[in-house]
Amino acid sequence: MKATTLLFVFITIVHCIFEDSTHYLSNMTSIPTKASPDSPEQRPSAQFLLFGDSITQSSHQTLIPLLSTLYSRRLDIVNRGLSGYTSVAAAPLLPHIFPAHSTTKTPLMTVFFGANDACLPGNQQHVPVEQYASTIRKIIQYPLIAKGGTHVLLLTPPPIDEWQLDSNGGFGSSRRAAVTKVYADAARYLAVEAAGPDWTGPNVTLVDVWRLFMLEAGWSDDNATSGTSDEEYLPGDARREKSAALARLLSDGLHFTVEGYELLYREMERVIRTSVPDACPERLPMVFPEWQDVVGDPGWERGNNGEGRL
Ligand SMILES: *[C@@H]1O[C@H](CO)[C@@H](O)[C@H](O)[C@H]1NC(C)=O
Ligand SMILES: *[C@@H]1O[C@H](CO)[C@@H](O)[C@H](O)[C@H]1NC(C)=O
Ligand SMILES: CC(=O)N[C@H]1CO[C@H](CO)[C@@H](O)[C@@H]1O
Repeated sequence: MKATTLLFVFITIVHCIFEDSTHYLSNMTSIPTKASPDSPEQRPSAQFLLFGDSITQSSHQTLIPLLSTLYSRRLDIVNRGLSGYTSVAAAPLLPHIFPAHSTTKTPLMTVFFGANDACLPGNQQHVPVEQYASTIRKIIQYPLIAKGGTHVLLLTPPPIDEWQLDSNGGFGSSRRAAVTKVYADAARYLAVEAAGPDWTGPNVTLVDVWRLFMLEAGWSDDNATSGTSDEEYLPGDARREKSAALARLLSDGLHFTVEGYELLYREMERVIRTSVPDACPERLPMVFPEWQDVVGDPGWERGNNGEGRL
């Protein structure tokens, strides 16, 4: 009897807390506005999802403030970078990461793996290039991505700098410039496939980070076969002279300096503006109305039912 009473009291308390918070939240979010309550302005949670490895994870002081400024009050920049992860390790987490379209719109998403997959065989992180490509394809074709109309920015893995890596005990000689290039090529082919007529999945645009950095290092598209013969080595290959550009862009031969992130940001913005115009900040609705439309408006400040919202 006593136990039953206690249980009843407990359930009642939980119920009250739940009810209260539900009302509190609904009062907070059902703000009267000149726009309809179902309009995009009423959905403050639209996001730009960054899905990748440590290069994504460690971008909070560099790439993320730049993107947050660009998309201020339009998209929340959500960092789902997982340090050390390969495409294969990260893929099973996508259902836990990608939000349901009914609650959160995701107009843009990056997929940025390969830097770890490209570790040489024998390393814990090594993923064969065919498996890297098929896993990236699987990630992009995760059904909710296309269903919600998300546009995927597929980033090629950046080049590595063997000069820096080999002098860094932590990474040692786990990666080679010519090998990482093959993974970048695979991502590029995947973007071509995604642009083709047989593709079923979301819209995909390539952000060719490898090419972007290598152009800075003096490589050109005419050198596209570099690294395949012993005579011509890629910038970053320890068999040729040190690349001053890669030393500027990479902090340890693998991760980015501030300058590297800034270069990536400018390229991402350029690609979005030229290839994904619908996701340009100016085209996206602002979250909540401009202050001129609400401050001093008695209807707004009282709330829908004239009781006040807080
Ligand atoms: C891809 O982009 C086109 C043109 O903007 C659009 O009509 C189409 O719905 C998009 N497809 C998906 C799956 O989002
Ligand atoms: C690219 O190729 C040109 C012509 O073969 C060569 O002079 C140049 O050094 C190469 N650049 C790089 C970065 O390999
Ligand atoms: C507009 C709205 O949802 N108002 C609710 C605010 O919360 C109280 C209880 O806390 C409800 O009674 C109102 O209906």
